[in-house]
Amino acid sequence: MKALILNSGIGKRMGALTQDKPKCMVEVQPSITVLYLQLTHLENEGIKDVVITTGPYSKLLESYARENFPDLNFTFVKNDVYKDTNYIYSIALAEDVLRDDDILLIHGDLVFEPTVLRDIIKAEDSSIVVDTTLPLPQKDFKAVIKDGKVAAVGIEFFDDAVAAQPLYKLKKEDWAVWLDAIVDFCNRGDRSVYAENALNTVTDKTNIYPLDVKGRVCAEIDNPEDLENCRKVSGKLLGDKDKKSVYIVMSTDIIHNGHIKIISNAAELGELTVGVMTDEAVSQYKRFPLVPFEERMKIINNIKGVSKVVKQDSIDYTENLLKYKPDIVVHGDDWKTGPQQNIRQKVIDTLVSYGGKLVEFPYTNDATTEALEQNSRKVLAMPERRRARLKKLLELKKPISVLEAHNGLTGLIAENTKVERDGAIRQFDAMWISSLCDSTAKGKPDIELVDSTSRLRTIDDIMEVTTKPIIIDGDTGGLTEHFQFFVKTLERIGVSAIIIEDKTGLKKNSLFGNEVAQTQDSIENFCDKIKAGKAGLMTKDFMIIARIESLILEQGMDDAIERARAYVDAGADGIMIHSRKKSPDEIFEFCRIFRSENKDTPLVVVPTTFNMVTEEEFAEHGVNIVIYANQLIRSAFPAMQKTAETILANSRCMEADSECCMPISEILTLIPDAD
Ligand code: SPV
Ligand code: MG
Repeated sequence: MKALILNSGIGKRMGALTQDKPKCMVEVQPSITVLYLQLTHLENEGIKDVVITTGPYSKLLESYARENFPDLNFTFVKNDVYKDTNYIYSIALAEDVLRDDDILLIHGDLVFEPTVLRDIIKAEDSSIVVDTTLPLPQKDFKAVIKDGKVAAVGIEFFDDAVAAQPLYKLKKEDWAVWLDAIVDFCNRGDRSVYAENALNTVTDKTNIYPLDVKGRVCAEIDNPEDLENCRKVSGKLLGDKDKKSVYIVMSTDIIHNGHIKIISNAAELGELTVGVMTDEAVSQYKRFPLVPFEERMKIINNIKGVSKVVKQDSIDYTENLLKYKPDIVVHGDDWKTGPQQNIRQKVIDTLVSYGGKLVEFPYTNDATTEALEQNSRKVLAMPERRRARLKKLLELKKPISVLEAHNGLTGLIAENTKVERDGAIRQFDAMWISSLCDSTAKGKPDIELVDSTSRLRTIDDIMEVTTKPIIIDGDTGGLTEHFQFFVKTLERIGVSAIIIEDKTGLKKNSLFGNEVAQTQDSIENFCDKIKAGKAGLMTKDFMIIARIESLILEQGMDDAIERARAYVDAGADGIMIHSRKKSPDEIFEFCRIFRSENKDTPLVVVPTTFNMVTEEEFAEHGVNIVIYANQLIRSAFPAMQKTAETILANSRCMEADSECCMPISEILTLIPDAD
């Protein structure tokens, strides 16, 4: 049996869709053309010989068919006068290759479910597809049935007629009769009529029967509206065996219309698996998810069109792509620019490595989506949400990366700065409100002179414009009674942790070490302070972290370890070990000893002097929190000083403007509008 596909038509009614390709190459779904569907089904049914009549863009059609279906034997017959003739003439041109065989005659713009083709191939007699469930179409083919047989096919018949589609199986003997009639018509100049006009003159000599598809899809695509309808049912057209595997990744916890749309688009392309990003992966490049991972898995699994959900551990798709090898990855087109560009490129490269492809749909970011996102940021900034998040992050990630902030502006930098590195997007996890920077920003020494009221003011400024968790530098904690009170306030307003150092009296900044007089508190006294602080807490979220100054004050490793044990026993939720050495050796040594006896209590470091150590190395030594305690103020000061000097040196600000300053247009948009 040979297939004959008629593709000489211009497809004028398809408008712009056929301006650079034949109608059969219009995509029903990205990368899935009408011809692709037809040839796939034919190949699956074991049909090897395919005759295609061509007209416009014949070369394009030929190479597309040969490239995509290398195992089929194609014969292409071009109708050069396709503009002035109908397919009756194209068939006549192909006469020689169509003789003496059973023929499957298919119009090039016909889409159908695979079972329709299977059934017509299996039919014992010559058959034409009809559908008795459809009303009679005004302008499309109908078949007149007399005594159970086809008596005529055309658009003009209404009596005894059923809706018909130009998909025929013609046994050799019936086809010979029709083909002769076709050739006769053409020889006498009737080249612009339907081939069915020729058939209708010989139906008394043929035995063609209707094959009722009873509502299954079998339809011609004549115009963009037909195409749109066809897209809605394209899932059916593929058939299970031919279904592509499709993969999308979801990191969102607010599912809106845009997501449903992209899921349904993706599901139309095939069997859809959704990679749900873990909380850890999401929090690495976006705001922290409000809905936890397990919940999100369940919700997404129940969305229509989703066949399966799997876990994706990272923003980098590579691992899952190599594991599941989806044919198609679907994404919104928003990641073509911005920090996700490289991740997209990596996806493309990985897909290319095994023959998959990326399909991008327009990204919907409408006002409602924006408002929902704004709202979730507000929720994240609420005291109880923000406070609890540090402990959650500690469970998810090692180490947590924390940046100093001393006002709203530096808070925004800690909140919003993102970079892409090695296929991952990196951002800070939390903020450190340093006593050094809070004091320095006010032009004051770091000696607990800036009182708690003022510190709370700074915290509030930062909280107003950010959502990330806050760790406050509590200096020595002051008097135990005052400390307890302060801790309660911090807990109530949504701070996640306080770090207090085991010094007493007039505290000075640790980086002075023993160059200035500093006194370390007794273990007993400091433990009492920790206990008092803990006793006043209302939640399990707030952490009191004990900071050991033994290495700063050169009291030795044994003292540091002894204190660590005592502070943990007193209830400390974490230990900060500080050093002002350039080498990290003593810090690493402390970590080694501490971790050998305590696996869980979070360890905090402030690598101001041992600045060569990366976060990854700290993690290897058991560190949980790395605080960059003063870099923003230290970089801002010289920049501002240079600007001041440049103005003075030039007695005008033009040079400072160009050398030192960001444009006014940028500073005006740096701060988001109030909503
Ligand atoms: C601070 O940032 O204020 C600190 C850390 O306490 S350090 O300055 O290194 O002592
Ligand atoms: Mg400090």
